[in-house]
Amino acid sequence: MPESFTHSPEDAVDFDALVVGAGFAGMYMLYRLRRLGFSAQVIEAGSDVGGTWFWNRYPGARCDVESVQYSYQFDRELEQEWTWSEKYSPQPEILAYANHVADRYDLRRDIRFNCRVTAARYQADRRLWEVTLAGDERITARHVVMATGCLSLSNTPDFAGIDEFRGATYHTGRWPHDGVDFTGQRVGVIGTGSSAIQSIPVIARQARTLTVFQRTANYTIPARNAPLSPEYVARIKASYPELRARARSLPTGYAINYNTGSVHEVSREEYRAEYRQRWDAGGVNFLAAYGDLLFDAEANRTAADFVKDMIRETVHDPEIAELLCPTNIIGCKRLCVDTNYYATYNLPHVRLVDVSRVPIDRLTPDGLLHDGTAYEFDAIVFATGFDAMTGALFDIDIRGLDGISLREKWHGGPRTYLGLATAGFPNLFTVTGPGSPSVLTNMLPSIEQHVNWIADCLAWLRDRGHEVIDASPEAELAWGEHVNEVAAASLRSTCASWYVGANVPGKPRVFMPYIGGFPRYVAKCDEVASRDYEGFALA
Ligand code: NA7
Repeated sequence: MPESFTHSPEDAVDFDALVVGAGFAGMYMLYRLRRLGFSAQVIEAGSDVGGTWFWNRYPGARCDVESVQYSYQFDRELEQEWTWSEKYSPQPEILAYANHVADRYDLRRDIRFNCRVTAARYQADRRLWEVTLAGDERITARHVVMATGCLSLSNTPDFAGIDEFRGATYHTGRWPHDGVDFTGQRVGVIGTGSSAIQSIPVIARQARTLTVFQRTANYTIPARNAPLSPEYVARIKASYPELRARARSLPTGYAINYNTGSVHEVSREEYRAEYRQRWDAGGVNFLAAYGDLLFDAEANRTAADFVKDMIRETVHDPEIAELLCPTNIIGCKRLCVDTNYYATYNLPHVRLVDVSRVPIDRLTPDGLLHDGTAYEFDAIVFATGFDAMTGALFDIDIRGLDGISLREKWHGGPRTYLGLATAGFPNLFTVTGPGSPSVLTNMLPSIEQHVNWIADCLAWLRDRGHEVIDASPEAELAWGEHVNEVAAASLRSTCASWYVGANVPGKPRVFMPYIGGFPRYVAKCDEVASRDYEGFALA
């Protein structure tokens, strides 16, 4: 067993590393730490593994990245033994995969479930983190890894009268484990983001009436989901290394049919045919049709107009169709992937209410009030999203050197070095933190890249007898400037999305993920490591 970080009794820590969260990031982090001989514990608020896929059990929940790529690649045997059944896995299957991984590597014995971290304080004199759990138990660790997820703290708007409503309320990101039967019910759904777009067609099949309250219309592309044939699965399994390598070479870390050419180089007939072909094939591949769609507003309009034509073709009522046509840049908010979303508005018991100009007034005992109209419901679904990227971190009172809190340090927006660390918070790492490609990429490869980088870093520190690593303010500043510079070049930073924190009142408007692409980002991380962790101070 390799030596741990703990050398003398006064230095004693409970664990070399404490990991917060047992989603895909926390599970793989534990796996790597164990194999390096570090003592580690994972703290998880839920009752089992899975993170995002543990909590988001709303009807119709599925991944919008193709299943064969939304999986770990660190173990070739795992890759071969697991078989996905559909093009886009439904939530239960992804959760089953997470459980399979936990069983296969016997991870649960080092995970404490139903246990929430409330605070983490760095003690400079002892060079350790003291982590407080709900109930005030304290644990010490040399390093803390925040594997808390990018979309894990749900956001429920502070509607007046929210406690007066007598029916049932649900948030898509905190769905009851036993499911919900809406049969015969009058249901209201607030929000039209990805969670709403996936759940609305399924809820509509059960509900007596379904009323959707839309503040911003969203673009969504048909999934064309289907069972995977054994031949296809066999082909993928036989060529996994090539598929993964191709994915890593693309900005999204996701192997899609990526065309770097400009839409302006081709005729209208040609690009419309390309969009049609991608629309028929389904999925986020649509946005990879031309290289300038996210950089040039005119180019973007060609794709946006095509989708609007599809909406008008699908939705029978022209007024509803117009309401469903987004007015912003396609891909500015995250592109959604659906099954029968637009067609659902052709059903006689489904209606759409525009709340863009006049917000929802309040909830009432019987439903809600909007623009002078009272709506009566048996159940209301909040599909209102998350306090993305920083919410789960701020939910813990994290204090670094001199007792400075992360909330204070990031009051004007997150400041990180590579999205992995933040100056003044030594030995604290964030997996897929703000300032890293994270949510703009396929999360699984991004998680693995971060976990590998952190694990390699800890092993390197141990081998050289270093106990403390802290990002330097200069390196952090330079990285932040680069993150902002590349964000400014993209249309993605121009609209009120959760990427910029616009969905949470009072949150600073900063484009949080790194948009420079997966390969460029990985090269930078590798370069930093190869130069003995350039930009970090070591002690
Ligand atoms: P999103 O994408 O943040 O969507 C939340 C939706 O809720 C969005 O349509 C919001 O409108 C709407 N919303 C939020 N607050 C209100 C109020 N007060 N009134 C009316 N409507 C409101 O979250 P999702 O869970 O759908 O998806 C998150 C990610 O998970 C997704 O991008 C995929 O990566 C998977 P807005 O657009 O802010 O006007």
